[in-house]
Amino acid sequence: MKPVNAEPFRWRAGDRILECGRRTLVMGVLNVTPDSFSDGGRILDPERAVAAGIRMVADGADLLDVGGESTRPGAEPVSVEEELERVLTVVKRLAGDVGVPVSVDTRKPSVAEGALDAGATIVNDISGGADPRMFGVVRAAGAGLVLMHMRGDPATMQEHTDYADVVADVRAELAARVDSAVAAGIAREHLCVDPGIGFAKTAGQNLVLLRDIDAFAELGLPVLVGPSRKSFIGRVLGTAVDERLDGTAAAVAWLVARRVDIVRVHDVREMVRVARVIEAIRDARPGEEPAG
Ligand code: HH2
Repeated sequence: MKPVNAEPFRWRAGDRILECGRRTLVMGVLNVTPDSFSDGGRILDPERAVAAGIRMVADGADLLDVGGESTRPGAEPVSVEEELERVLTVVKRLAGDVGVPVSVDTRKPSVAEGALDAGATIVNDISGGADPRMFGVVRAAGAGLVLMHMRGDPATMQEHTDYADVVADVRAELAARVDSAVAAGIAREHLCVDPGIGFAKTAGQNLVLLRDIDAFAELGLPVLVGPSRKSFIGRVLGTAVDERLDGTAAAVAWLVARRVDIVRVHDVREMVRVARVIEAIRDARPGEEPAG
């Protein structure tokens, strides 16, 4: 096994520092939307969203990702005002209460700015900073930034799955986004990269990206991966979106074995346990017993 980011290093996000490289961090997904592909409408009420976030932290989440826009193909577009209304209360309450860094999953610089003012310290931008104002917002706040790979936008992305070599092409396109962020004044220690499982990729391409996830560590930044409940699992197992827990666990186990830095998941309790057991196996030494 070729270790992914075997050297421990730090990801800076506002006043927070995330230790990467020792164990895989678990990012809990909180979609405050009516239409997200796997959990839409379940936690639209801010009180329920805050309670779900508090529960995720109790279950072992290392960070929480709050989103107010579904990126599912065919999802309704959301205005800045609506997206802000969905996420602001939740971000403010969680940033004050839970003690783990809160990230905002948005492509809109104004939403990112509002959420950072409300206490978020990370922007998770699935467009990789497509709106040029995003980098300025992140730089001004000293926030962390997840640059995810996608082509086109969620409505058109599945028309852009033409790759000569999916791993090399996605890595090169991500490297170009990293260069743009750095050119806009964001220090590399604030950046994290994500190959964007399910975004402008076929099921087969997602599987190859997961197989070769080590290739992304070569960018020299923390690597985040979001396999949770995604359709490649449905294609392999023939299961609907609400029957992908075990398939998600398999993908998370693979990623933890490969030393991926962060996994973004809906089922925090289960995936934290998967991660800890896989790490115990991966790092086992003759003569040593687990702490228990
Ligand atoms: N996947 C989704 C949303 N945001 N962010 C990152 N960095 N990586 C991902 O793989 C990723 C992401 C899609 O999943 P979900 O949030 O469950 O659905 P929706 O976009 O429909 O809200």
